[in-house]
Amino acid sequence: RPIPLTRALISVSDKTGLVEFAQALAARGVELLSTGGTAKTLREAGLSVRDVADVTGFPEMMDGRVKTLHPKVHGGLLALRDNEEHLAAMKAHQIEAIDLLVVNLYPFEETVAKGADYETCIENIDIGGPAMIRAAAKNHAFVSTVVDVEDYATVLAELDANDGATSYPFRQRLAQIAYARTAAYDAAVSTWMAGAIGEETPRRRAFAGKLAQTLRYGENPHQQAAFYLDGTNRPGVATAKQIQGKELSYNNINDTDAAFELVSEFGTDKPAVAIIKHANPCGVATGETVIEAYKRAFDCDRTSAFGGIIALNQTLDAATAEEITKIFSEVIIAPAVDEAAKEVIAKKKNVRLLETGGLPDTTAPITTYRQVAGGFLVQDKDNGVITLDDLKVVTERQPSEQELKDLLFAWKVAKHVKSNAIIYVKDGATVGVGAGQMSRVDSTRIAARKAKDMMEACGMAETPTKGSVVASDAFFPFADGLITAAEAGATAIIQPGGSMRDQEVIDAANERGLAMVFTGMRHFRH
Ligand code: 93A
Repeated sequence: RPIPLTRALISVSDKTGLVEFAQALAARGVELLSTGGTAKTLREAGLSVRDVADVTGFPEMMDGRVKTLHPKVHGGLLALRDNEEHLAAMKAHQIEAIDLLVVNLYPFEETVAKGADYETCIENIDIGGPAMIRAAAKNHAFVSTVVDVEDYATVLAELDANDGATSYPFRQRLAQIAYARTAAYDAAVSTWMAGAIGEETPRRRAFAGKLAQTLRYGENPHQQAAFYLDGTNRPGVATAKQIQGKELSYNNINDTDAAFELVSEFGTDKPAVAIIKHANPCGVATGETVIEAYKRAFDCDRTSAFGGIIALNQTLDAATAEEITKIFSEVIIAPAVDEAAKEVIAKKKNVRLLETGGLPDTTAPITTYRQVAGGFLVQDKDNGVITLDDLKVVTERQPSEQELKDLLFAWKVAKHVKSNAIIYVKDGATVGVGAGQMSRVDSTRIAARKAKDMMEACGMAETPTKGSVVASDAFFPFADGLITAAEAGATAIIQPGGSMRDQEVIDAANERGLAMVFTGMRHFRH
């Protein structure tokens, strides 16, 4: 049934587009009811508005906590207009039907994001708004509910197409959107509260998300996709400022996240660069300068680096920008980009350049979700960090100081490589990465072979794995992986330990003069 639009209740915190929309409604003969601030804005624009306080006969009270919570409002939203009893109640209590509800809520998520104190966050929990949204959406047989500024235009187009009325399927769609909003809103409140009271275990967590972007497509062009913000405001791909380039794609966002989270492990003490392909690093390095770190990361696997995602832990400067743009990259992400570097990148229109404003706190507790058929897996993010003190030397030979430095570097990278992960490192740079294989020995072989390919392609005198160290994200189940690494030239190994055959692996290391340390911590990543 098309429902002609005669009366609208508008109560919005975000007043963007409000006046234009209300003018368009008024021009179509719609009567406007509003709460305090909204009514004031509309009157100032010369519109005629009725105050909700006049409708209810009650003033807004208790700092606005009670403005619309009244039977005259909720009866007007909830009444079934084809029900004799409902109609009789409306008549008896002078309740007027409301055909359109326009509400956007107190900016709770934004208030949290700004780092407001507890009391301020609490005051920004909207009660009357969600109550009205849920009421109007329930009664979508008669009422249209708008919760998003973007839908103002949709409503006007609908009215124009339907002779000033709304159709039932249209109101159904709006109701579905409305419940998505109230669900996300309450989830945001619960998520914030969990943090505020220090509840870190992923129990009874609600899933909060605010639509940030409708993506052109998902992992593949036949999949629809969207990007949601979780309200934590963590510096990274979700909150970065895009300086130039095409819109980020689903895969771009996923890979850029992997790149930036990895490089953030290195803090800001020393420049570090990570190059990512398909969510795995094909080169990670530190250097005395940003450009040196980039060049060394690039040298790990120049073939795979083409079309990659590049993340820096420090400001992108012009010299590094020149070096990076010698080949095509999909995305560059950095805490900051200096003006000269922006000019360099500007010459490559297709490169997406993102500035995050800082690095995330890599120790902050974060809950991660993965969907399986019929459910969600929920866990804490892998925030595990290993320091020198945690290492247990299990071989006759102690690692040298340089080996120890490289072992810890390799371990940090291993955490960000899909299992089975094997990483060869020399002098603070990866020289071979084996990722995502179903057997650990295959990852060990692949990484060594790729390093050899680089040697041949670049005319190096010897394979870069000669004199390297190796990290393995989980224990070696057999000695074969370690033997492969030793044959490729590795001199030291870092791994969790804990295999039934640890002793065989230790023996194989001792026979070959390798140093090996156990971390006691695993970094599976699937
Ligand atoms: O404090 S409330 O939860 N109590 C209410 O009864 C109520 N009714 C509407 N907040 C309430 N609202 C919210 O006020 C709306 O959701 C909207 O965000 C805001 C609009 O207020 P104003 O028109 O005064 O700017």
